[in-house]
Amino acid sequence: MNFQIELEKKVSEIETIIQSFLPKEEGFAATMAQAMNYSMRAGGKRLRPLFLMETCRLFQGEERLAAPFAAAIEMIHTHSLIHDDLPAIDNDDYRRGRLTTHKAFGEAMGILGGDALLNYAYETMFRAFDIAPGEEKVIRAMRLLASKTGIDGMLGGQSVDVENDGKPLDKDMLDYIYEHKTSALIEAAMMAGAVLAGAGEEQISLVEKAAGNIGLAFQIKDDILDVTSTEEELGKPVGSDEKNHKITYVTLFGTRQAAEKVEMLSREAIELLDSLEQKNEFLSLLVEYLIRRRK
Ligand code: GRG
Repeated sequence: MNFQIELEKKVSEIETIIQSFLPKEEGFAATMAQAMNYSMRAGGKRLRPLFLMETCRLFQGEERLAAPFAAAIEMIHTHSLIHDDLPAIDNDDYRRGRLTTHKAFGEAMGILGGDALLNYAYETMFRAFDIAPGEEKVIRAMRLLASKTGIDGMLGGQSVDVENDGKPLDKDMLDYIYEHKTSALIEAAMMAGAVLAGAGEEQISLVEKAAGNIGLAFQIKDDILDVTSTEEELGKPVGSDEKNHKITYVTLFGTRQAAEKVEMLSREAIELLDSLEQKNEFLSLLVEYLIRRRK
């Protein structure tokens, strides 16, 4: 398999899915729809929808049921980026290679557009019932996304992160922040893919463990890129952790040890996936690719 060609093909499929679920820019609230779509259409790696679709494929699930969830998880993720960039949080001007939403549309529309995108994610997930009315798997996947996004997941992690900004952190608290702020959404993506495909409980638990590792590795790699990459490559400012006096895996352990941790967590995730009876070569190659990603 030529991974790079396969990746481009799959990302392009995701773009088509996302496009088909975006709100129409019309009526009195057209500006809000534009603010929502502005960042959704700005690209990004589309990793969470990829993980969702590929885990669904791993268990031979129905892709048309997974499609609204793939779009929805990217909406949740994009909402978190829009709000994270706001003046009250990181106050960043660039994201995904263009001005942040609040810079392009004003702060109020950045807040409202981010809120609306989070809400729209649930409106989009509900559309899976148009295909499969009352389907248990859809209910369970929605429940999963809701809990992994809220106080026990992404938002919980972000709140601890914000509360401790600039303060000394130990590894336990840093792990809590990373496992919630970053890993939880990747767990939600992969677990929802497994649930929608009808995977068994043991398989879902294994997927959660692998996704937890992938998420943690992804966040540590993000810390490394913040000190080793460039703004052009990343499409967002570099050196922001230092600017915000943030404790990261790099500040605690140094770049080399952080990179070893990324490698170790990713290898463990691949081993877990390899232990399944079902196979998806692309999924393992994707985890491998993220170890060495440059953006
Ligand atoms: C709701 C304000 C708020 C925050 C929730 C996810 C999050 C917490 C904040 C976003 C900022 C951030 C640094 C999150 C950590 C996860 C991470 C590295 C996100 C960037 O994801 P990529 O690299 O982005 O997949 P693209 O643009 O490629 O989709």
